Amino acid sequence: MARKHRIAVIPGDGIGKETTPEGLRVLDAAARRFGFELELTHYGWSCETYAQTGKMMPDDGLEQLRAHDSVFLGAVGWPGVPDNVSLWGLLIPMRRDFDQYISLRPCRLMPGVRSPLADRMPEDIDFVVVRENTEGEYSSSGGRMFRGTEREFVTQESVFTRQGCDRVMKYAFELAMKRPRKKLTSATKSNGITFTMPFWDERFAEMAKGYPDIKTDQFHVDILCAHFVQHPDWFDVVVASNLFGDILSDLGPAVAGSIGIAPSANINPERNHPSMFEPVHGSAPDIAGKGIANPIAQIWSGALMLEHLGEAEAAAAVTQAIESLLAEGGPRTRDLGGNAGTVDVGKALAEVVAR
Ligand code: GGG
Repeated sequence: MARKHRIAVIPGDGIGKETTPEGLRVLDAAARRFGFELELTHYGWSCETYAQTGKMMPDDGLEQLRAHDSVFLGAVGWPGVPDNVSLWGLLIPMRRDFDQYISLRPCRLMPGVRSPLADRMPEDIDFVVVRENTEGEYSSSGGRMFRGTEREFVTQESVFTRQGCDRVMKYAFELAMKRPRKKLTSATKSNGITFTMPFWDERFAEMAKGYPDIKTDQFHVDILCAHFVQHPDWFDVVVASNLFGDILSDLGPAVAGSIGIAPSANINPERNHPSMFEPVHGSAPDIAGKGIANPIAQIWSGALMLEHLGEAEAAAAVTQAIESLLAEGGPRTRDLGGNAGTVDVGKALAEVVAR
């Protein structure tokens, strides 16, 4: 009997509705070639759902998703719906309830892709941002008082737990152990932030004692951003808090060519709950509906999902197809200097995977 994986598909908003079908086209080609089955259940949850019902997903939405092995998500966000509603109504409940405490965001300068800083850019950009994904600056702790008056004030607390820091750092150290350069960088800001970040640094130093073979360094996040632009080849694995990791994992791919190719995996390493795979980019309302969005970030996220599901050969075939399409001058979308459409790129990649 063919291996079967149950996948919840949530295209979401904007270009997510265009990139997700291309992701599925390529995943289908991989499933046929490598002899497994993907049982897909489609959920139309989005900002449109919110406009109709006042909720991004039904009350039992997480329970419905729990029946699946993985979630394949496009993007969330649409003008008219506050961004915090779309994020906290769908994406963040999944990350938290399913304890997807690792957000893995690889960043590579792909063959055939020109960095916007190409004249000054080293060729060997290949690092992974490991973002803490369930706590930190993304907290619901805070408040707002005296709205609209002279006395108005707002607070937002960051929450860093010892367990939360240790488990993301452990994952990052273990990942660095598996990579040839064996290097781990920590993103901090302990000069300006006086409680949480010094604690983050302490936990990092403590964890490092267990990994004497790993070269470690740490940078304040502001200069780290500058180094990402000027010396992206310095980095191997970068561990960061929720907010810093979100920012760094947009900056890295932008330097390496385009955020349109950047994938991400929201992982529950213990596999007690479904993991979720989504492109780093958002719903891009400015180009939505035009058929010009780059589907590679979605398709590469699909490859990360296959790897997580134990389909390593199929995952490698998808990433190799992306590499060869880019290296050999196959169809490419505008963000990469071409004029191909979303569907053209999806079809071309599905064809290569099917071979
Ligand atoms: N593809 C995921 C998506 O829609 N991202 C929008 C976004 O703003 N995400 C912020 C986050 O990942 O925390």
